[in-house]
Amino acid sequence: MINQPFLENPNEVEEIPIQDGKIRLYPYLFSPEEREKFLIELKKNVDWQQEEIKLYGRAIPLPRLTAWFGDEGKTYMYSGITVEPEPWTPTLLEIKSRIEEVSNVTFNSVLLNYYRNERDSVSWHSDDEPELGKDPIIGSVSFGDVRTFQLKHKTDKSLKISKDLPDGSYLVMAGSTQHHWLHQIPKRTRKIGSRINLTFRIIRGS
Ligand SMILES: O=C(O)CCC(=O)C(=O)O
Ligand SMILES: [Mn+2]
Repeated sequence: MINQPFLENPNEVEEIPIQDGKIRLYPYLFSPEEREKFLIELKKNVDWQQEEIKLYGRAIPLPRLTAWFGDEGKTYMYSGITVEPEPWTPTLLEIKSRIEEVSNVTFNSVLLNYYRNERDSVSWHSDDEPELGKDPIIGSVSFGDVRTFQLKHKTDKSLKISKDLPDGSYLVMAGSTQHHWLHQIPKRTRKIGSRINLTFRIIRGS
């Protein structure tokens, strides 16, 4: 592969103009070597779970695989699922320390999503669980195939944003973004390969 150092600057940052929130994208934070290494490593060594949600008494499998890691005791609840964190691995700590340097924060947990193909997805939601506190900072790292990240404003229906998240990118959502906006990764019909996303979070309390 031809190295293209001038086209992919790890320090490049794009402020995504958004009303009632704050979003920033570092499209090339991780080098091509790191991207490949982390994707293989995470696919292979994470104990991926097929979680289910209960809907009208029926168990519906989530359209993606998940895993939860973090400091001991940082229990997480979402969609009625309660998860105890697995202890940090060297790979996750490496990724975590890189983004902490960039954002000048300390995360204490991470939710991993494994989208196996174009049929996997996450539907409209906000990362607004009570244990994240008010105006949480969410650090989102992506490896693998590009997927489209969509946002829509909760009250002003005219406000919509769509952003492709490249392999090795780092997206930060902060300020009042979770209060005012929903986000999703929609299903697609066109063939798409696998992607792993890591959303680093700060769980408040004990
Ligand atoms: O895969 C993504 O980029 C988003 C994942 C997400 O929104 C979440 O885990 O809360
Ligand atoms: Mn989310």
